[in-house]
Amino acid sequence: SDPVIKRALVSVSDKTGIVDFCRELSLLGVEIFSTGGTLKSLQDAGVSAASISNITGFPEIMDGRVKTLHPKIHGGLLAVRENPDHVKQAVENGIGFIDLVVVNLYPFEATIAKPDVTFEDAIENIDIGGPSMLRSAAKNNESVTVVTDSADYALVLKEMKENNGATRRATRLRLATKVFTETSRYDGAIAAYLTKASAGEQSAAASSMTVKLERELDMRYGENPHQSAGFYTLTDSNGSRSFGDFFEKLHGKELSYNNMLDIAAATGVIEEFRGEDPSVVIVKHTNPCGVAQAPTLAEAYRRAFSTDTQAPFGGIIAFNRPLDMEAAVAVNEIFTEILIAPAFESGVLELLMKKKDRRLVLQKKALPKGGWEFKSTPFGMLVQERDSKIVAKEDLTVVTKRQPTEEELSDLMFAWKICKHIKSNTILYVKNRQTYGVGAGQMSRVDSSKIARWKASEVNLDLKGSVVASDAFFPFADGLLAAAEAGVTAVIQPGGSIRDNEVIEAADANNLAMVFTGMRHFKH
Ligand code: 93A
Repeated sequence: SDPVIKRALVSVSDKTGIVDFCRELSLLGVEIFSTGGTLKSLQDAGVSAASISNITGFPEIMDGRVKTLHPKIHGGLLAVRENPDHVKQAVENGIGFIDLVVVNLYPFEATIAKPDVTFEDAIENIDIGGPSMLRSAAKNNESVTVVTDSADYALVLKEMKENNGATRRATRLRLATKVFTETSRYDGAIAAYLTKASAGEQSAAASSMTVKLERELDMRYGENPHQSAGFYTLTDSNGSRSFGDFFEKLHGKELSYNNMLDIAAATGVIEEFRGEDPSVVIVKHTNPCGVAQAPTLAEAYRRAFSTDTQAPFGGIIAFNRPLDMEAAVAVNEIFTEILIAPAFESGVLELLMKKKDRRLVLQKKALPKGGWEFKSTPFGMLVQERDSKIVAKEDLTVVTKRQPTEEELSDLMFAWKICKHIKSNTILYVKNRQTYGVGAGQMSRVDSSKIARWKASEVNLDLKGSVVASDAFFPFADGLLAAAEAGVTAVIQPGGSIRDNEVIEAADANNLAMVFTGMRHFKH
């Protein structure tokens, strides 16, 4: 027969009609348990109700993320009352049956509809406990009544009055069906939002945005001594970011304005190699002047250094794993401004701290992918999505007759990840996971290309068997032919020039393998 409703769980975000409904339930002898906000609404209106903590024996924790997720709740909802084992286990574990669930969910859809919603806000409005209770109750509709739509409150009361305090089987089944329709719609909205967010398509066209800046660090001066400067914590529609969230200066002189830019540049590159083999990047004036990967950090450093044996003086070095003693000793041979690492192995700090001025910076966690990037002009502020995308190996299109070999492909990807972080125009030569020549920031791609080759020759690096990356397409075949002449065997570039065919023909004529990324990485 239909179970009489004796105990109810009430937890609603939308409190419409809840007080009247619960008052009636209470008059019908139903014992009501509620979560924080709901309980307060009921008690303020003089409706008798108890805290859900009386059942769980647990407070609401983690900002309410865990309030009802508890076996005393879900056992009470899911127990099959006709099953003697279930009943026995309920008794043994002090679990009381729950006959009615009244829940509506955190307003996820209303939250993301707000024009200035932050990602964190959206995430916080994903209800976990609510759908869990709804689903448990709906699964056990044989015994449990579940209400998620305030329009059904009256119906439930009416049936209870007509049916000795119980609802009818057919009604419970219909209400359960409503639950799964509702929770699948709710999950659908979350999935759609996250898909959009992970594609980087945050409300990109936000018509207005509130940005808050709060002084975090004082700076002696700006780019030059005659410019005053400071570092500010930024709060925008993606939440708040500060230097201290991600870094800690363990030693050395005060950080300067240029240091901050170089730290951003160096960590930008090194994060491309998170979780990969030991990797080192040396940055100078925001451009990488040497990057390498090797079986040890020390070897990676020596190889990165060999790309350019002058520029690293006064440079910034970042490591993708804890800085060990061997690498520290190698690095210690020259003067550098800053060393950035996710940790410093024992003894390393003591060694490195002997240089009083050199800054040692601990990177505490990964930098956020995505989010906004701001640049100011004298006449206003530019806002763009951060260039956080990069193609994966699988997404490359081979456009030449010859396919790249495994080694070439590995070098092409290595080059592409670095190329993205170099000032345009960029031409970058790579061999065996080491930069061989960096051509950065020239007004003409041909000049960047010349510089990259000349830099390689300066340090006697042979470009024969190397690969080349270009941050934007080759407008003509000449750039590619010059690279072929230097000994390159494979090329990575976005493609998309009206003369792509000529460029591909030139590559084929020289037996090069060339891949298109379909995504360019200008960096101004
Ligand atoms: O953060 S939750 O996912 N964790 C829970 O354990 C939980 N239990 C209920 N959200 C949870 N709820 C939701 O709280 C309900 O679905 C309802 O929307 C809301 C009611 O909270 P309050 O009674 O404090 O206003």
